[in-house]
Amino acid sequence: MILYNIALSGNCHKVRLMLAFLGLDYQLYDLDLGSSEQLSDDYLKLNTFGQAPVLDDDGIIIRDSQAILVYLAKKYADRGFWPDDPADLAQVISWLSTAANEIQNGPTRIRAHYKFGRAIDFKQVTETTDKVLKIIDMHLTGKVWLVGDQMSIADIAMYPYLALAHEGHVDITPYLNITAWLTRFESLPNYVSMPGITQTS
Ligand SMILES: N[C@@H](CCC(=O)N[C@@H](CS)C(=O)NCC(=O)O)C(=O)O
Repeated sequence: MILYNIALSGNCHKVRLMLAFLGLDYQLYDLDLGSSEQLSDDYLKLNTFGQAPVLDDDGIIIRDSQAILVYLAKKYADRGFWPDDPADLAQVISWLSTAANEIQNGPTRIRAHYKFGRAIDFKQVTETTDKVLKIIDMHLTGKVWLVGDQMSIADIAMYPYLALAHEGHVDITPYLNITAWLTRFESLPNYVSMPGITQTS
């Protein structure tokens, strides 16, 4: 397996986490953003969006962090990352959608602004961030994981940009259920960190 990767990308971190939890061997290919390698003809053949992550599993090419999590969870379904129950599965997918929408358009964008100088609609991004943090914190009341009683790809998809929120000057310390969940996640066997994540555990 080859993971086309950007070291500072939370989306790529989701895949690095999943591969670590599954204990799979893989080759990391770090894209050279300095030369815009993500927009090169060769790379655009792998992902026409010109983005990372992309997973090459022996010629099966998958783009998008959420899709890669689904692929690996289903491929290694015996490892418990793919719920059998249809309602639980739908819940997992609903959090993958939240990761791709509200998290991407909230905490991810604010971080991209402060860390990489990206232009953002500050009011909109801040409102999206505040709203999604409140919803997640409320959802986690009395819960250990986002869905059911087992860690799932929902937790993996939601984790990196919440753990990196401080890089966007977002203070998540008042969200006690989220911070407790982050600590729990970081205590999992085979957990791997990334630059910028300040582990709470
Ligand atoms: N929906 C995609 C988003 C991927 C994405 O935004 N990747 C960023 C890094 S986090 C990227 O490749 N940026 C390089 C660029 O846009 O030039 C996913 O979840 O994988």
